[in-house]
Amino acid sequence: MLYTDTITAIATPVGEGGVGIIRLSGTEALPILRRIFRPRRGSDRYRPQLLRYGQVVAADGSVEDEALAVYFRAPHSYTREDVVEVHCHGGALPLRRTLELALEHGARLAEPGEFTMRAFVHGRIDLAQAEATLDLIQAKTRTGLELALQQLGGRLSQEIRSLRQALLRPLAYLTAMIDFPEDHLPDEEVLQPLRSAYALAEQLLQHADQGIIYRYGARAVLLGRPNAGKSSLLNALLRVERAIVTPIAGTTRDTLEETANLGGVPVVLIDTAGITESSDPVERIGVERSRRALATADLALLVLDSSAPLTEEDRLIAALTHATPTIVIFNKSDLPRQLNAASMLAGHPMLRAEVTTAATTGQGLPELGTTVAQVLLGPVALPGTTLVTNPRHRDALARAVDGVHTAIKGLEQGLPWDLAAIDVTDAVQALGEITGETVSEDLLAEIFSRFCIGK
Ligand SMILES: Nc1nc2c(ncn2[C@@H]2O[C@H](COP(=O)(O)OP(=O)(O)OP(=O)(O)O)[C@@H](O)[C@H]2O)c(=O)[nH]1
Ligand SMILES: [Mg+2]
Repeated sequence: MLYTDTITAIATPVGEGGVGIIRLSGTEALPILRRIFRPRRGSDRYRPQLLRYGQVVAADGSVEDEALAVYFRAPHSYTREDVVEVHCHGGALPLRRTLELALEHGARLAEPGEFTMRAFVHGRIDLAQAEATLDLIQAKTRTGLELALQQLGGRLSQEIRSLRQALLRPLAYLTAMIDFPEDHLPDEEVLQPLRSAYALAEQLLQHADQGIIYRYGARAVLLGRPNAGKSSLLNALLRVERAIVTPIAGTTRDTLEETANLGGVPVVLIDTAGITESSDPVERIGVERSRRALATADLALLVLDSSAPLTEEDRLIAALTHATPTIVIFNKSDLPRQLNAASMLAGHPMLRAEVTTAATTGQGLPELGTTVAQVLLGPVALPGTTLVTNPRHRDALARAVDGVHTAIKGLEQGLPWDLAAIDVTDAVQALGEITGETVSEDLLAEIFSRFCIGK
């Protein structure tokens, strides 16, 4: 598809900064630049990729800003179209004025993600790579960033494409055999490549949840009776005094959320009001919110005060976490130990790990961080394994795995070949959705609508 219109948008975030960038893409990008920008010296011929210094000017000749401008000639640009960037002063007004001038001269305001969509449509990047640009922008940890960079570099795309390729050969064979049904049964020539493609796809799928956790993070809720040290742990993990901590039981009244980087996983930590049988209406609402926070969490962090004996409240709270993967935290380990929770914890069906901490001294906190990450990630993939980090990719991959599996089973049981051909075709189709070879307009629109304007 060839776009006939030229799009423009502010490419930098809202707010004040040293520089703000207006971007244009399309056949009119350069002519529009000539009308809104006057180079300080020399003619208005632009050498590609060379910054020019000058002024942004309105139609009546009035100067709107001092700026730099650069031209990228198609196809050597982000979108593979002619692209122009005007680097203005990074304030709302100069940027808005320059944008308005571009619009007055015939550009159209870009939709969210439209620049990247054009890069995809023009074949500069595939769909998985386009999505990786969004992951890169939104990465919250170093690991998330590295994974996004890998995907942007085409690593996942490469694997998916070779998987798809590996399926095309047996598919061709199956299709050919439909026309010659008197020929022999499908032999290893079909089954073998299907089996090895299946194994590869299965392996990618196996670690997809891990990749998705690296990308999107998880929610962990701190639960425990008043004064156990939940807010102190939250602050210590965040390394900022985010929540109020006092020796008074019932300090935290409302839930509070903050994201921490634990072992490369962005974890939303939810501090809650200590759960207790209270008659105070504010406290009761707080306790109700704590229960609700648990319902939305991937992980419960059950905080026990190890310097005090177990109480009925502790048992009650522990019972609440029975349906959620749980890490028990024995806090206040700097004080003499009084707690014996062994029998209570023995009955916990979802207990994943136990960690000993002292929030006030910092003891045990690095272990707590890595334990949370380990429990969330499960068995870690071998270094060098490609990680799927996108739920859309995981679901498509799961359909592909399913299709190939059904085909193999069917062939092994001697079912008609055309059935297997249909299953393998579905698998090929599903893989193509990841890289964008086979994808509907609606899906594309939905994917790119999640981008910011100007990307
Ligand atoms: N000695 C010691 N004191 C701690 C530790 N962790 C927390 N405390 C103290 O325990 C008291 C209660 O801590 P908070 O973090 O407010 O406890 P909480 O669980 O959030 O309590 P509520 O908000 O009332 O539910 C404070 O005085 C903390 O300084 C610890 O590891 N060792
Ligand atoms: Mg608290």
